[in-house]
Amino acid sequence: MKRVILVQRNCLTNGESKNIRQLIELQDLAISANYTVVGDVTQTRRPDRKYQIGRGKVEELALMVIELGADGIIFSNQLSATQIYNISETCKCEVIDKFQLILEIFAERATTKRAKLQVELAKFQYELPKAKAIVSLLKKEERPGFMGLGSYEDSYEQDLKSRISRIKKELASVQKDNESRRIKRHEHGFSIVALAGYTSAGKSTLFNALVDEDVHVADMLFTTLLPTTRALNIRGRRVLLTDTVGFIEDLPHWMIDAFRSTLNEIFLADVILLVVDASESPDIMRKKLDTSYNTLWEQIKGVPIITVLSKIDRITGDELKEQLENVGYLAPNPVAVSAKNGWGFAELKTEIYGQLPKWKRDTVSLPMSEYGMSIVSWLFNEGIVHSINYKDRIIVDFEARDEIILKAGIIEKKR
Ligand SMILES: Nc1nc2c(ncn2[C@@H]2O[C@H](COP(=O)(O)OP(=O)(O)O)[C@@H](O)[C@H]2O)c(=O)[nH]1
Ligand SMILES: [Mg+2]
Repeated sequence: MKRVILVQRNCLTNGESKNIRQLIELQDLAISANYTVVGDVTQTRRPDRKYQIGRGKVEELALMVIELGADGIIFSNQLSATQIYNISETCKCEVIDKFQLILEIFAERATTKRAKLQVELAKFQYELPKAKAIVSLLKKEERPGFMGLGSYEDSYEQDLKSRISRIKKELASVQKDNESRRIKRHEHGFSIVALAGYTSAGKSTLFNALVDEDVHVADMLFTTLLPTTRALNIRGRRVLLTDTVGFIEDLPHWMIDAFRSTLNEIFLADVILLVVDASESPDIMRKKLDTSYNTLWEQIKGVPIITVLSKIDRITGDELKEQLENVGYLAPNPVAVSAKNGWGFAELKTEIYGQLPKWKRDTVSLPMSEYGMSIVSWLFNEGIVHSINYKDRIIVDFEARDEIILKAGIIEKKR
């Protein structure tokens, strides 16, 4: 795991709380990209053309890199090619900015062909304005490997442009592949529950706490599952819980499509858990909820949303009441939880259970034979079996989605 130092030039016009939030967001992003954060540096000043932060600060940073044994530096501010070059020259390690970091995360999370293309497109679009500067910097001094470029030539910019147009063409012809995956998972009697919300809202902590609490459910059915998806059992219903990168503050427009493609799992979901940090100020919480709905709305019509107010161990009961009143109409089905100590988990599960696609209850009578037993095990896989009575026939009282009830009825009539 790479050890990194985080650096942020604080904007003179940003308030202190926004600066702190941005640094925490950067840290969460670094962690979700599997970096180990070994230190951080901030400086409040106007941007320096050559180094982004002050030259003296960069020299301090170079010492820190040695002392802390860091392999890389991640900047919170967007860097120009010149800045990346100069800082990495001084600090003798890899330097990236938040946007490259986000692209790394998106690339890792992109599961469909379409998503992969969109992430690649964003990457090239990020590099394009830098292309000219990179080539001239590289010419100045032999630097193979800089910014992932093995070799280079004047046509680098041209090459990027043609790659961009090729990807755009390919994207136009790639099918949307959501439906088939949704059907496949539903065939196994699973419903999909996705965690949405801003970075640092507490999604991953909640994901882990819910998964840890659960007794093991067969994950094996889905060997292709991402590490961010786990099978859960909620009152007998099988659920695939999916963690997501989540929303990122002030995302530049050229990243929006790539970002949306990583939300694929959210758009596939049967229920969305929209997580908001209840310990943030009422203004910020409302703003984040508002933006979240705007981002989701178009594509999730009809999908129920549960608003999860997280980290309630950090606030008092009165403050929680205030937050609930404050977000009011913006927060459908609110549930307050603390992933730290498990508060509200029972309520959350009840709420999830209540919002899952409805299943019906039925009884089926099957022959007492190997064939009948195979149908019983099929019902165990696809639904919830409430009771089995073995007489001259096997009587199964079960609950499942419509399709299964229909199939079971046909099987019953056949035999
Ligand atoms: N006190 C407290 N802190 C929490 C809770 N849930 C998450 N956090 C902290 O909030 C930060 C962000 O959490 P994380 O789950 O990574 O957020 P994500 O970016 O939405 O996945 C971490 O430092 C967590 O330790 C909680 O229930 N209580
Ligand atoms: Mg996370």
